[in-house]
Amino acid sequence: MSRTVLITGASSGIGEACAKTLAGESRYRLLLCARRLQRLEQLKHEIHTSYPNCEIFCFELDVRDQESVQQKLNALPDEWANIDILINNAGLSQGLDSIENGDIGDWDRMIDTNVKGLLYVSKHALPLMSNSENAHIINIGSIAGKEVYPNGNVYCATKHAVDALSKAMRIDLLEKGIRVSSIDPGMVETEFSSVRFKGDDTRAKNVYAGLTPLSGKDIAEIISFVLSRPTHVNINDLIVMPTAQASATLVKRNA
Ligand code: NDP
Ligand code: 8X3
Repeated sequence: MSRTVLITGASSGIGEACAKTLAGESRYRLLLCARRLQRLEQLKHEIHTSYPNCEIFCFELDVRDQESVQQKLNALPDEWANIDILINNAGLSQGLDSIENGDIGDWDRMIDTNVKGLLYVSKHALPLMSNSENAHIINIGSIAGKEVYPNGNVYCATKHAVDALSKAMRIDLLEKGIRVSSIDPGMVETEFSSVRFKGDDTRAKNVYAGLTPLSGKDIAEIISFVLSRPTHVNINDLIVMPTAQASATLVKRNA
């Protein structure tokens, strides 16, 4: 039977790759959300050219807006109102500055999106997961939730918070039998660095210069594997990095 999966931040990068990968497996129905609705509609069109039978519903959502998250999840059409899987993927980094030079607006955007947004979506999606016999929450953390690196301060703090929330959800949802997995990537080439450096694409490209980073598809395939385990198996926490990366700060670049 098909499982309904809600993916936040499906308009780009890891979220978009998850949508494409899961669509190809024919056992998932996709609820896709992000702020850029047009990108979601394009993605739906693209998926349907390869997988015309994949059921997809797209809606615009800013995860930072608690009232909107509640209203939009509660207003889903009846046939989309039972969710089996939540992929809490929406997130961003803004800036790479020391604490004394950091921009407070950047801090707010990261905390509001990565921590509060993940909480709002989880809180309002959980009632829609109550009928599922195979419910699963996937939180996209980061190596930045395991280590702290120079000038990563607030982004690292938000991902450490995601790490704590994954552990907390696993405890709080134990009685309900809801699986909670944390996927913690190192460098994945997506729009992430372009967003961090506010459209400075040269600086963004340099992040991955001289090495082969992970792709969104690499992460999506891992998530597909995690979701496909038998119901008695939960992968709690999975750290994945490019072979050329040994830690948040140590990478090997070819000349
Ligand atoms: P992208 O920038 O490519 O994608 C980020 C996605 O998040 C977009 O779809 C964006 O959609 C969505 N998003 C951002 N803010 C909001 C918001 N307020 N409301 C709803 N959606 C939002 O980056 P990635 O795919 O790399 O990032 C996905 C996740 O992976 C993030 O949580 C990131 O922290 C994490 N991660 C990334 C790594 C990397 O190296 N790339 C490594 C480890 C973790 P839109 O703008 O349309 O709203
Ligand atoms: C994104 C990876 O190394 O920039 O979470 O923190 S990193």
